[in-house]
Amino acid sequence: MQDPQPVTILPIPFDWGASKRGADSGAAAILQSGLTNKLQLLGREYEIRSTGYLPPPASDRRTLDRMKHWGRVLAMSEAVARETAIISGQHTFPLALGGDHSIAIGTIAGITQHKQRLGVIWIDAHADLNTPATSPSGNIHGMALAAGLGLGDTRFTSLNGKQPKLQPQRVVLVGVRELDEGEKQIIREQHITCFTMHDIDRLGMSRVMEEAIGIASHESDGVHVSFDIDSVDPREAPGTGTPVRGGLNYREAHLAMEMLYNARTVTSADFVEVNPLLDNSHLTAKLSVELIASLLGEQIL
Ligand code: EXY
Ligand code: MN
Ligand code: MN
Ligand code: MN
Repeated sequence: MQDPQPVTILPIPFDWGASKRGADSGAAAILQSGLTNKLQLLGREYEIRSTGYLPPPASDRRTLDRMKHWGRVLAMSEAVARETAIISGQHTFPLALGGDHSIAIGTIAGITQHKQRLGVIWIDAHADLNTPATSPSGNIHGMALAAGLGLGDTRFTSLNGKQPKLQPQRVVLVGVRELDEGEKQIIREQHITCFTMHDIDRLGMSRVMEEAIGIASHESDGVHVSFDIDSVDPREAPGTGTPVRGGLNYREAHLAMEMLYNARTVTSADFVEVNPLLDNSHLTAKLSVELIASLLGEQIL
């Protein structure tokens, strides 16, 4: 990876993949918390682009085949995939700012137009491996990684024509602590590497990230980091729609980002699920800026 590579920021103000409203303001909160200043300090050129997606009228709230607001999520995913494919083709670093995690359906579809063997490190309290058949909620943000693996509704899995977009041997989950039964089964059947909080407690974040980087980048043509802020403990990151106790602490999250930068293997990233409505102090958006800075090379010394 050319370094420092210019960054293309793609804000995606969308929250219809989640049950709580508010993650659509996440990107604006991250930008207001000083992201572009940080990039300047890091000597990174940047550009902010738009997907051009506009939500359809409020009447379009249909649930189909247990996928809530599927029409909106699909239209957003198509717009994100189109724009992300363009950005990837220009060889800048796509940085997608959610929005809820359903935005990753589009970023992965767009990036894999250029990178057929993309590794993915999915840092999340959840696995987002539900299909409409296994989902307890019908919320599409809980199905985002499954879509990349070709599991679920074909409208989502075949977004850029190709499915599956990802190979399970290059997909790694980190920080997981809440799984549905159907997701456990998919992890086992697909042989997906899953570092739970239990593994992080036992092995330490350093060893977990070394292994995660090795697995995701093995014979890959790039690594995408999809960072769900709910991976971090709710004490550090209260502003998120599906908080789960017992998450990454501040330094563990930073160490992961620092190790990813040092490995020079990451070619794109999502930062998702920041919900400013649930966090008056904007602690969660500020933390996201700090983590993005670490991922893009901010050093302590
Ligand atoms: N597994 C649950 C579901 O599918 O409804 C919860 C999913 C939360 C998804 C998020 C944000 O990572
Ligand atoms: Mn809203
Ligand atoms: Mn998620
Ligand atoms: Mn999550």
